[in-house]
Amino acid sequence: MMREPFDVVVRNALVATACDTFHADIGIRKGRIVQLGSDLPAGHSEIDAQGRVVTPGGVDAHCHLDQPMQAPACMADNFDSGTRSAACGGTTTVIPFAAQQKGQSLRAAVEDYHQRAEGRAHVDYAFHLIVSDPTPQVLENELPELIRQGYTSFKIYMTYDDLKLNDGQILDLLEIAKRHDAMAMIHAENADCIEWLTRRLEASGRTAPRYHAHARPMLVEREATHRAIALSELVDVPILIVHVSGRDAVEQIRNARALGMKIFAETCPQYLFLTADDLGIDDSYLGARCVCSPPPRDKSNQKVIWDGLADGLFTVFSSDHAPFRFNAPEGKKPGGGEVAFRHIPNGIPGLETRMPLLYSEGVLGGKITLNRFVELTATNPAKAYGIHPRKGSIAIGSDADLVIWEERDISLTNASLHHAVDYTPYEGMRLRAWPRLTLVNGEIIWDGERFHPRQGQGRFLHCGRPSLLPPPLPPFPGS
Ligand code: DUC
Ligand code: ZN
Ligand code: ZN
Repeated sequence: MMREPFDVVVRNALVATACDTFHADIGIRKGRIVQLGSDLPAGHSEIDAQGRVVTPGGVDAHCHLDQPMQAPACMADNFDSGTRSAACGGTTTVIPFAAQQKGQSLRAAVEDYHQRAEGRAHVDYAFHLIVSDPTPQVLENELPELIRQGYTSFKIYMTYDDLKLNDGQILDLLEIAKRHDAMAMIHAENADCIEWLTRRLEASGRTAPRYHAHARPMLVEREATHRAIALSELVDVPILIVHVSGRDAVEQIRNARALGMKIFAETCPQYLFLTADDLGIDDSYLGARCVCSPPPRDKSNQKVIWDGLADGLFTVFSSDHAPFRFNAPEGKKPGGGEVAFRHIPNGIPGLETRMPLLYSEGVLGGKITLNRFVELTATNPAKAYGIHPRKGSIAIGSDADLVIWEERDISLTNASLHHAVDYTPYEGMRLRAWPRLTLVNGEIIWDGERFHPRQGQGRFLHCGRPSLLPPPLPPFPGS
């Protein structure tokens, strides 16, 4: 039987998946991978990978795009600029957050967020939920129904006045996660400790950006991580601790794992490449650019995070992209001027640099294997949030979302990036690799020099059952 020619063939690829590395041609039809093999017949279009490494497109499972904020704060990136920037750095799927505001229905938050995404995204996307107001209506009706409809993960905050939940509320939500098969993501920092420390710092006039890190020392993260683990144990449901920053939280997670608990963890580039010094060694306001929570720690903690990436402690590597312009009244200078650290919007940009940073320093720097890189940046996040094997793999039937990597010396500048933020925390850093080509659904979106827009073609993905949950129980005999 004569088969239709391929739409695209990527030839001479060194394909890397989470478990194997092999030479192959990749045959693509209708946006999906349909064949892997050698000497595939010609396609309508041919791409020569020239023996370069080809990985699955990245899945950034923790990024904030166009998330409604309390005025004057406003995120710089929407689904247009955010997904453009993602694609140019090798990320082909994003999972940002539909955030419920207190007093708002969760359903309304999701509908509003769909409107923000609709017609704008260049790559595919799914949504996590943020539950900030777990009313009986949310717990009993809205959340279970949304989980059934493909929103199978939600974030719980233990800090931030407008988002934080108390332990009882967290237990209620964990019970819903257990009963309805959802993945709970936890932001673990002790809100009362932060407030107490912040007031003391303010009372002594220490309000420069660098004091943000003093208000959020590691013990604040350690205590909340420990408590989150205890709450998970009480309900007997897996949780994933997001943006783990250093030794104290890592130790809590390692202890829990050693006891057999299903405690999973995510970390981010800022905990590998920044330290608290980037928030300032004096009272300069420039440090506001690196104000994020938890804050970056020190060099010895960077090593602890690298070890956790190498030895399997971390399941997911995300950007926590939270885009605020530095020189802007809606960004790091609320109202237009320099403010005390408590008022600086938290977050740094990182969607575009996440994959190249980890590839350069992790893979080429010899700290993690190529297969572990794929696992952390694509396969595991896709599995953890129920979009695998469509996303996160190079396999027959998977979406043809691919990255061809080029090793070259790069000095990173914000001018070379594609987000709408006016700085990168990694300005001037030397990188050893960047995507030479990014394909989304078999179409070139980034060719190493130019972005090829596909605005509005990014599709919403309904998420399935998160893979980190225990397998469902078999049906009761006779039922
Ligand atoms: N911390 C968060 O929890 N979210 C966005 C950015 C940040 O720094
Ligand atoms: Zn967070
Ligand atoms: Zn975040």
